[in-house]
Amino acid sequence: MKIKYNKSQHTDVLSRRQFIKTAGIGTLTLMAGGFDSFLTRSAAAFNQNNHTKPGFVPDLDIALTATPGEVSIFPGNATQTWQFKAKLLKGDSNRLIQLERSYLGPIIRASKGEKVRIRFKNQIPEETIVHWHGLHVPAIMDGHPRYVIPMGQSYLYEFEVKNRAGTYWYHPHPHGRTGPQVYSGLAGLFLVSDEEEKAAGLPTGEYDIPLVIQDRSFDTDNQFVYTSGSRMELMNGFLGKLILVNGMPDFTLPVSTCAYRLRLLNGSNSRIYKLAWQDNRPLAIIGTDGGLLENPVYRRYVFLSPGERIELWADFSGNPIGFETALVSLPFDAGMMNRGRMGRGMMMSGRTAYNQPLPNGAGFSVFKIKVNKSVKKNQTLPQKLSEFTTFKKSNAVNYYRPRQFYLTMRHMQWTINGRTFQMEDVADDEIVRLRTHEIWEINNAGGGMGMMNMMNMPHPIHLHGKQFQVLERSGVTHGGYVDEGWKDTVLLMPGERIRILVGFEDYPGLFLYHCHNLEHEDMGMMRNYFVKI
Ligand SMILES: [Cu+2]
Repeated sequence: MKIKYNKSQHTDVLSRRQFIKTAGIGTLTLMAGGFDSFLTRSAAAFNQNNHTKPGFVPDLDIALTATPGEVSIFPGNATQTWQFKAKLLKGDSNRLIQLERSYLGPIIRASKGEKVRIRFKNQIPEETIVHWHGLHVPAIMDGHPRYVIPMGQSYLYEFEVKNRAGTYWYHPHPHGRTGPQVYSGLAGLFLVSDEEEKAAGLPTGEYDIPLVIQDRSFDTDNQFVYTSGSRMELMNGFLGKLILVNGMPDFTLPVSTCAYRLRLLNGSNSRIYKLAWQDNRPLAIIGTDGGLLENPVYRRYVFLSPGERIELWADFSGNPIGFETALVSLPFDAGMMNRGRMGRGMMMSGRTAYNQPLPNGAGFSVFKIKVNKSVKKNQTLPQKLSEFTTFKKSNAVNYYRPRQFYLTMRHMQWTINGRTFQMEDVADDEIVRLRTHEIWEINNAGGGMGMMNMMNMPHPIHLHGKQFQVLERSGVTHGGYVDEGWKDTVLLMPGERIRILVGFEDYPGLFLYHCHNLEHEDMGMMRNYFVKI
């Protein structure tokens, strides 16, 4: 059963009153128009007029614009893009770093505890809004699609950075258009640092390298080619023919004979990478979505699904100048749909799935490493990276009855518990209590809701506004997960089930949870959850 949530239950009125007061709008608005019109009007007034909240003194003030642009990726014609461009209004110049020759937005660097103001302006010819992926911010700052703004308008973000040091990112989040907008170039990193990270003794500066992995297809004119829009292609998710790193094809990272911190983001629409070193050295993992692990962990390979981040310690001090290796994606089985085994007759009409030169699960090189400089640094991988207090499973209010989520297909449509996204809808079983902890069980085993088992696919599931803990997984037949730290996006391969522990400790309101395969998300494999006071 699906219900619309009762507006009177929206009990974060206190904080909102505070908000309207400071935004210069009388509380009468709330009384007269009710919650919805209050939100719409106050948000609109707040944003279009670029009202700032008195008392909010930003440490970092940035004007960020989504705008059409172009970048030279190949010889010949420049590639037309949509890009984030930014101007620093307040803060050190090293807080905003533009990657060279890249369509990616500038890297924003902030410290934990800092207050950040971002004056976002939409200059692309359709509605958009920005989501701060992984950051713990209030609902109105989180970039929910209900806050989209048309071309020419602005949205003002003001929030305190509460996250641990780590690799976060930002991208558009309008409903139904996230895939094409990210694909067109709208994405950027948001790096957070803190004192603990500084004390950890990790490589910094030129030895701290962000690597955003994406796949793209181009026409003969060097322009991006997105999906044909066929149902089958959307159900699979878009897969490009070329792998780009930081917006560049055939990427080679020149390195010195020393240790590096490599921050990897899978910024692809739907491609999953099974990352490993070509020379068979183990991956030394120091961080995941929510920042540094307590201690490094080692894996032969790691799955990185869309939205996820992983940080590696990569030490080339034992390698001679001229040494070459690569970070590769190993072949893997991405499930029935990707194998194209499911009803070839069905596939024939679209001619998409097995026309892909690079299917999900194909093996390829992601980027090359070339040692070209000798330095003596003698850094060793710290065995203690950070310290954090984990949530207690026994504190979960639903310890004996975890909340259940089934990832299933219904009528050629990916769903969560058989439902698709409706802008304002929250079902009974999607309402949680503020200041509680819960266990959420997400099930990608097929069946469950009486669905067809054979239609299983991998789904990376992302919760907005939260970093959570992975308690356990079942049905896993590989060793490619790193669940030791904090996560905001978790991959579920077909047949897998996961239990996560989530805390709803401070911010009330409406947040999203969804599949981060952007085509799945745009099709509606996304729902609201409501944190009720
Ligand atoms: Cu999905």
